[in-house]
Amino acid sequence: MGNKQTVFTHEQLEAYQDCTFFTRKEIMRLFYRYQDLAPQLVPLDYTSCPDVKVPYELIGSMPELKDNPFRQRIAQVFSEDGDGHMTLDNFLDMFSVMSEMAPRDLKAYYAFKIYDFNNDDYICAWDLEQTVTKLTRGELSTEEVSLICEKVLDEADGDHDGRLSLEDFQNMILRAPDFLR
Ligand SMILES: [Ca+2]
Ligand SMILES: [Ca+2]
Repeated sequence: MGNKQTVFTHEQLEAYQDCTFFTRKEIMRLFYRYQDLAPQLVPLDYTSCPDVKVPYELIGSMPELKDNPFRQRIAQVFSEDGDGHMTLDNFLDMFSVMSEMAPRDLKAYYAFKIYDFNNDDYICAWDLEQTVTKLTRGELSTEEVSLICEKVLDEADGDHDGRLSLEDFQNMILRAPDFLR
């Protein structure tokens, strides 16, 4: 076939295509970007599934993330141990969900996880304050942030338990897609 690619086995590439929204070419391109972040760390042969993680400091400096106020949360949510350090699989998952090909429901699911700062499967008033502060890039006063949070909770807390479940959140972003960026 004249295919010199030996980074992955055929099966590995098939699996990555199944688990992401990417073509083989895009997967290879992302692999090389991953490898380029830490060339001494990431081998060019993945056929034996090396146990490698690229540190958050490098991931967070990528153009897609460096200006995103949620970059650390994003990396934490997609990393295996929640510390932001990423295996290649974590890395591909993250870019897959961030891609335009990912359906809105999937993006919403991960946005919920990103906004759930204390990882308890609910967005409480405190989580919401962190989220709104970051979404508005610190340009609002504490009072303004609290007002927005109150309003959001008021409108989106469908079962009135004072916090947003994933379901509350999904209903909310149908009306306010700004929360999905
Ligand atoms: Ca929470
Ligand atoms: Ca609720």
